[in-house]
Amino acid sequence: MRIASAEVIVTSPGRNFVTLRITTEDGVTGLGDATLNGRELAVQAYLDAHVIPLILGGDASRIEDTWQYLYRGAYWRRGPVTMAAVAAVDTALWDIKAKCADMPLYQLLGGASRRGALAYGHASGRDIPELLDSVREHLELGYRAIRVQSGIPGLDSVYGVADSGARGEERYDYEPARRAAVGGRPLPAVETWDTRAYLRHMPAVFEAVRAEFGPELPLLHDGHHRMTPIQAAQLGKALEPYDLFWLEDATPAEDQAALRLIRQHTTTPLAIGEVFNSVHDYTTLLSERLIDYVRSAVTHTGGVTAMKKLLDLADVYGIRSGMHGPTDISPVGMAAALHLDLAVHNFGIQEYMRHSERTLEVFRTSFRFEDGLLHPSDTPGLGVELDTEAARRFPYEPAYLPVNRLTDGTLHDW
Ligand code: GCO
Ligand code: MG
Repeated sequence: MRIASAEVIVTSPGRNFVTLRITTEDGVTGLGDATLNGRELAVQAYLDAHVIPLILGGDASRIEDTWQYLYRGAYWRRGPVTMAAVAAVDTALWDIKAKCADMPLYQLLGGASRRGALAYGHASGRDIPELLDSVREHLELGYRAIRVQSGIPGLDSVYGVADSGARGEERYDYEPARRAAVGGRPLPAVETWDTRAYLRHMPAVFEAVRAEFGPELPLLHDGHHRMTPIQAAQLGKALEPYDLFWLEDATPAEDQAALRLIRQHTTTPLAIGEVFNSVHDYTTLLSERLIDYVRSAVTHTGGVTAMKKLLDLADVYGIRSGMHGPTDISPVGMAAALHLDLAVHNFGIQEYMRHSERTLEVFRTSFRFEDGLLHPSDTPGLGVELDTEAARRFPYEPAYLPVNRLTDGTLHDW
């Protein structure tokens, strides 16, 4: 089963997506997500110039060997651009293999371990009353686990809080990457950050949410890399009474040793890894049990093959999955995650923000969200197809994630 063609489709139905479509000589197609928010064209160029020429004519059934060829064969290792490209090839080949087997992908990964994957949605508000309304709306949408992000008194704009002007489905499809104002240069928006103000406010936020919604509801929070280890330890301790499902990205993720310090001080469960792109980023975290949940995405970690190995290693240490699933993971990347969620033993939770109607015009999905659980569907393969005509109607638009500066102007993690 030879690879006859491979093309990269960049489309922007509300936000930018990079998709690889591989077609075999028999006309079977497979899709892979290669979206890297704010750096999309770098992945497109890497695929077009350095990956597609290597795989054309290759055997589409040799998934592991192709992965090793693209990873080891490049000599240079890891990195988000490279690994997103490798992920797209790997995912597309799994899609093809599962279609040829006439099975949904999860069957090839070992079959279903559960009825569906518990999903969490993103509630947010500029202040506490707005946040409580947002939690209520998410419960009405069927979510049974909710991430809580809040505005901070004195700060204008904070990561994770939907735009005040957002209406309808845009309230759920929070996308921080900003496109250029008409005619302007697409420079990142600049936000202002004050960690002490944040640390003072967050316990009151969780106090209010627990008082309103009771002790049962799983609540999550994303620190988005903005604390020092000791600040993260303080927050973890302060939030212990509110029984968080997890505190995510408490410190900048690349400093694995920082998690040791946080762990010494708090029993709040910790999740990290959405910016990682390899199992090697996790070895200390897993072997020393410094985290509770692995946050990587299939899209950014080298695909289904690499994600399965990572989760299997985490399972040895009793650490569970919590795969990254904001709307910058395309429906193709989301479907790949859902097949793994259903199959692996050590599933924890799946992030799920819901893609916009425009995105779903381009990507025809078959996964379902029912009673708070996601199911990848029993369609052979991944269960997602891309409508090329629709994709053409939404051309790429440059957009960047914001940057953070402290009140004195120092650049800070966003
Ligand atoms: C999350 C993430 C995202 C990232 C986004 C950047 O937990 O969902 O932190 O919201 O900020 O993926 O592109
Ligand atoms: Mg996050």
